[in-house]
Amino acid sequence: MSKIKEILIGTNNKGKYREICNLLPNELKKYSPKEFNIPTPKETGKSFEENSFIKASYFSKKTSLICLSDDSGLEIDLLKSEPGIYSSRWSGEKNNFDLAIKKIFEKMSNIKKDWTNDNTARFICCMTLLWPDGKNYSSKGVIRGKISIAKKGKNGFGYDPIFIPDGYSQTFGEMESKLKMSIDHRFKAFLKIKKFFI
Ligand code: ITT
Repeated sequence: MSKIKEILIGTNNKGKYREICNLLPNELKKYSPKEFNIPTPKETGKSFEENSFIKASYFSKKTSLICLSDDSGLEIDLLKSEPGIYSSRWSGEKNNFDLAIKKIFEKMSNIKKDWTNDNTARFICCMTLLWPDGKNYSSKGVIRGKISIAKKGKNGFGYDPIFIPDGYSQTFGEMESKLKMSIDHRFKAFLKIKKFFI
């Protein structure tokens, strides 16, 4: 099997783009949708898998490049797996995660005033690797953890300041980014498609 030499990383999210770049070999030529001025398509799917496929097909069609897309999000048990596939949409048009995190705390408190022992959650990432001829592979990665009672740490992006992975006491926002990127949902999804690159 010949290894992929160039790829479009199908995301307009800077945090995700940075993490995916770090997972891929240095020598691989990487493009971003921003370089082609392509906005992310409407995510009309009902699952991470469907949305990840929608993004990969759309970006690959627009550029004729092999595309690696990522659809991810945070599922909180107390909120019946919300925000889930709506994780990005909870931050509004301006991608304001202070707002999205506030919404999470409010919703959790409304359901249970003291939710500190009812805070299990997981991050999920579904990646799709898709070739211009339509061939494609999907993989999923999950990391389980807990919602922190307050925002902690300035590293990472999105919901990182409120997620404490199982086995650790720091939030993703407090962790060294190298550590986060070696254990998270994105890393786990990537492991299953790594063979196409390395
Ligand atoms: P693209 O569709 O262009 O990739 P997006 O931000 O809309 O960008 P998603 O639809 O996949 O991406 O939304 C996932 C959201 O879940 C994202 O906006 C993050 O806030 C959050 N998320 C996913 N992975 C995360 C991580 O590792 N750390 C923190 N938040 C994460």
